[in-house]
Amino acid sequence: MSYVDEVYAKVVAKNPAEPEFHQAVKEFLDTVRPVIEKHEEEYRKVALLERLTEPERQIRFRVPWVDDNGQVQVNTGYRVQFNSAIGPYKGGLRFHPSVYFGIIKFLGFEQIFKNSLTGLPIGGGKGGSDFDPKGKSDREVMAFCQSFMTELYRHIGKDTDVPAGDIGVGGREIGFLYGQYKRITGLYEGVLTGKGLTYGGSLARTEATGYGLMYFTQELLKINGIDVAGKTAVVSGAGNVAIYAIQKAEELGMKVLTCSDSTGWVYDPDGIDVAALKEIKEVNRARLTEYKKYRPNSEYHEGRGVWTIKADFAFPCATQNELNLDDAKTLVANGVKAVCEGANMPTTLDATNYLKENGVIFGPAKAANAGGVATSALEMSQNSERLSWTFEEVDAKLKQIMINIVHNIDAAAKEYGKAGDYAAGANIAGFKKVADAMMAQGIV
Ligand code: NDP
Ligand code: 2IT
Repeated sequence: MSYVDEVYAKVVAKNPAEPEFHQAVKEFLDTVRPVIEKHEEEYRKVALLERLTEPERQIRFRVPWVDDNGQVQVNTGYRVQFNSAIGPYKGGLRFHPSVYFGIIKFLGFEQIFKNSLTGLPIGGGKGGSDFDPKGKSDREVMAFCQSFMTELYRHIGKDTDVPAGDIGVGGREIGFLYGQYKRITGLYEGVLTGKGLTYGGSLARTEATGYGLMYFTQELLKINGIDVAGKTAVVSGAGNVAIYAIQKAEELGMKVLTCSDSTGWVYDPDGIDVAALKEIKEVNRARLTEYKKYRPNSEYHEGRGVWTIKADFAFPCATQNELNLDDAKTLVANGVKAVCEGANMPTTLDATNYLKENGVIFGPAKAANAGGVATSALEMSQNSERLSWTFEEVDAKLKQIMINIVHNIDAAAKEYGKAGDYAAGANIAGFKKVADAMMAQGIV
């Protein structure tokens, strides 16, 4: 058996009942195979892949809190400190009922290579809880966040592990978490990113993942001879990533026809109204059923369905495995030209392969959504020098980082005879830097 296949079998055996983690590792190993084969003996001897797929540390803790009825609730908290070869652990916190180690480990594993692709000195980590912020009062969310941080604080720090947001964790949650960290430790330091602008946050961090996705897409399509202006797009999700992806897409001249949340989806033939979407989701924390009140010409449908709408580009921006093989077939039949991932691992493996085989330009999450964490690293830099950069400064840096990522993954794919396979290019380019650092640092 080849080294790659051996390691994959070990990962499955050692991490039972964690299908999302297996999927992320499989997608990675399958595409970096040519690099591994070139160095097989050297890597095998030092168990490089076994070390890469085994988190440096996995933390799991109890999070008790009191709800508005005086009832005690108990959730589970997680932090997986996956790899610190190229910098302090960095990655978001997800609050969603589906969270368990399999989700956090898939996210943490992908984060290692995404963070490497940014070109900035950040290692990979991820955390979260099975807590569901939906329908909770602000006080309940605060009580939960304070209890969560009361355990987490001892494991994190500005130079060791720097969490941020992800699904269910936005500005409100980061604020409560930061306040509690400061209260317990007495330290005013950049231990979290995505902070509010009055207490150390960076301008453009809120917009960064969605904007970055569009800067990435624009450059990727440019090298493929396609202009994004005047094209149509379908987007899934209606959260942080989706909202700012839609905003930037429209600024770049695309018409975005759809968005969705966990209960339904909207089709707006005139293009999604971002101001309405922000009011519904960011201000009122309401459902997409509200959208029709702002835009009578639009349609609201229960369930899922954004991938059935004909468009030039598709941008999955909600969650993992939300675009399956049937969706990929529908998109291809409708003539989609490109799929770029705003969410983490939103496309199933068979769907990804189908898209690639049918000539669809595929921008993988690790590369396409790296703008969020890249801007988090810029927030860390600003915190370290105790300065704040202007929006334009941060945005320009973000844009340049996304352009560099496109060229780096394109070059890596070509170097290994996989021109146009950007998923392979992203994994190879991300992996090489981490592998070099791990080889240099000895058996740790
Ligand atoms: P938000 O919580 O702001 O938004 C998530 C959106 O996806 C919501 O519209 C939500 O619907 C929908 N959604 C979540 N889970 C499901 C589900 N199981 N089924 C259907 N819809 C779902 O999160 P973000 O926008 O921050 O994150 C979206 C994706 O982008 C995630 O994959 C995340 O890991 C990834 N990402 C985020 C980054 C960031 O900086 N925030 C950076 C890079 C990647 P509802 O409102 O009904 O819950
Ligand atoms: O998936 C991701 O890259 C994020 N949720 C952002 C992580 C970060 O540290 O900004």
